Amino acid sequence: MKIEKIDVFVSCPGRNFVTVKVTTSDGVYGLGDATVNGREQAVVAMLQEHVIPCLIGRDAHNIEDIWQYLYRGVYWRRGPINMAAIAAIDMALWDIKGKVAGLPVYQLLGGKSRQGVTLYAHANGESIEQTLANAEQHVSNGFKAVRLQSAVPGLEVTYGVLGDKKDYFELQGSRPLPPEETWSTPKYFDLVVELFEQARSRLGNQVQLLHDVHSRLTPIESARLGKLLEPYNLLFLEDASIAENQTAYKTIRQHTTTPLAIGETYNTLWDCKDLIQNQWIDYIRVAATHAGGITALKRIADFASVFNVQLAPHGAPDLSPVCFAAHMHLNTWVPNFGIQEFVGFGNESLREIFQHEFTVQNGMAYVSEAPGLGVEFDEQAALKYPYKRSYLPVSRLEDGSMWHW
Ligand code: KDG
Ligand code: MG
Repeated sequence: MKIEKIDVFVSCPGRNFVTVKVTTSDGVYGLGDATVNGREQAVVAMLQEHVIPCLIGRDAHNIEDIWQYLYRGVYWRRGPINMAAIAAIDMALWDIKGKVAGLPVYQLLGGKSRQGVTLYAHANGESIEQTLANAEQHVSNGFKAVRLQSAVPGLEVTYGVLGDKKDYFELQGSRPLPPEETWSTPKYFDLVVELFEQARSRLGNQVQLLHDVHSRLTPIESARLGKLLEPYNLLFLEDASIAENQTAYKTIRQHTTTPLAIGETYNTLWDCKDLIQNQWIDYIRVAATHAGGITALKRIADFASVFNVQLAPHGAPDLSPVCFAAHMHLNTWVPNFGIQEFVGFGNESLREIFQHEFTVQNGMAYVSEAPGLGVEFDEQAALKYPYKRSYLPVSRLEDGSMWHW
């Protein structure tokens, strides 16, 4: 079964997605997600000019060899663009293998370790009151875990918040140049501690609470925040600090028992090897699209299992339903599963392009039993929503210095 053709589509049903379709000589096809938010066309060029020509005529069954060929075989390793291209091919090949075997991908990975996948929803608002009202809605819809993000008073926009203070970047169709935002750590500290204090007294102790710092703090500030949030018993504090220098997390870990999660921007196991093997984190949040596909996430998860670190894949809306399906199969199989981030796929045009078969009930998702990944892609519908250049924002401190967005 040879790889005969590989097509790349860029569509913008509310935001851009790069979708790869691998077709074999037997007429079976598989889908992969190669979306890198704000860098979509770079992945397209990588695929079309540098990856696809090398794959035509290869045996589509040899997923591992093709992964190694694209990773180990290439002198220029790692990096988001390269790894997203590898990831999309890898997902498509798993999809093909499942279709040929007549089995859903989780069966090829080793079968079910659980009946359903626990999700966490996003609650946000322009005030603590609004955020907690939104959280209560999720809880009454059956969610057992909720991420809380609230607008920081005194800042014009806050990451993760909808409405006037909106920086819910993922849902925005087109930002032809990067918007600039202001960040203030002291203003944030005042808000975030108050948010969780009120959340526990209003929501009780049974709901799991999470929060994304989005890498805005230094390691010692993160350590302090972790300590201040200990009374409110978070499931995890996400991206407390940048970990380009992985030993930064040693500092945070030494000071707090608040569980730590990181990994959505990571591209390989090497980016989180020290974090995992030193048990400086509790959850690894890699995404199949950005860290080399199903083959690579399986390897990262197995490595993490040795060190009591659980898989909690990234689930932002800039990952397409194809990536979400890949996560659903991994989460259903993986022994060391933590939780899956979930914001839903409510957008009408998105659902016109991607038809996917998992179900959500009471804050749990249930994997598709269709052979392969269980996602369909409507090429004609995709053509109706062409690519629009769009950037993530950039962030500055109040004195104008560049900061982490
Ligand atoms: O493209 C960037 C987003 O995927 C990211 O900002 C979302 O932090 C995020 C999250 O936790 O979902
Ligand atoms: Mg995040």
